[in-house]
Amino acid sequence: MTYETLLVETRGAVTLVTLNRPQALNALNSCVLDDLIAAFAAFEVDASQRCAILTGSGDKAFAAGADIKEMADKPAADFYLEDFFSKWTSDFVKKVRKPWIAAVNGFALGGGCELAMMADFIIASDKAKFGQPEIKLGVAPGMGGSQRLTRAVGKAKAMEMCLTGRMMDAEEAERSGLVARVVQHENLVDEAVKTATVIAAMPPMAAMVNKDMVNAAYETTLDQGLIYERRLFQILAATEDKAEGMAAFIEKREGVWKGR
Ligand code: CO8
Repeated sequence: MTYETLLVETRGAVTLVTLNRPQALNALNSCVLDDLIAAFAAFEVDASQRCAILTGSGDKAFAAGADIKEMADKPAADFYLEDFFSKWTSDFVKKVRKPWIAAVNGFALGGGCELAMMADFIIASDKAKFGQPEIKLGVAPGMGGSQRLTRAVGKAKAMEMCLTGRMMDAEEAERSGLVARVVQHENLVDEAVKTATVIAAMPPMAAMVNKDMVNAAYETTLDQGLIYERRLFQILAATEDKAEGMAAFIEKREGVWKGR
């Protein structure tokens, strides 16, 4: 399958998706959104693929935001009537149940930062820069930035970044809990593939459940989250992979997973 705005390749059980509008610093227009929804839907149903990576083409940007040129002349009522940006949540984030990583190779600004934060975690190049500069355009984050950034780095930094539009470099982003790890720019994709390959080798249903549990921590109270965790844990206890994983440990061999 080919896409107008993405490159998609596989590395074993890892799907590597690259935003491919380098001339516009990979700005996110409607076509990118539709392509991402389709590419991740294909990843989701392909049993041979266990983990995905999203990165940006070119040396400069992961994504420099929602496409300003697409939004500039859009009547205000259309934003509301089309429920603009809602598909990012309903058709993209919520439908990707397998793990995926954002490998941020440069600017992740506005919608680009918001897209990176939709990933299960971020690995950043030492050249990455994160920001929510929408205020400078007279608007505000519209794809989750005010919510996910605040949960990731806390109110003080999120508020400062949204109100001033300043960028955070990779080192500060790691220190603040926005990114899991910073790697040398040249090694970004290799390092992300290595990490994704580790995840891809895990029992796949357990990987989905672990993702689901951690995400639940953002959405619920501690008490409800603890019950949710316990119930999912109890469901995993009934899987063939649980029996195999524990037998493999006792027999000192690698597990062979069925994904159920
Ligand atoms: N949208 C469209 N095109 C873009 C974008 C973008 N977000 N960012 C860069 N480009 C284009 C430039 O227009 C330029 O194209 P051209 O060569 O045709 O003029 C090309 O990419 C290269 O960009 P620059 O020449 O600007 O490159 P620099 O290295 O000088 O600067 C920057 C790099 C700092 C990243 C700069 O491009 C920049 O500031 N970009 C915009 C960043 C930004 O403001 N992002 C937020 C966008 S808004 C958003 O994401 C959510 C809005 C939600 C509100 C909705 C309610 C209305």
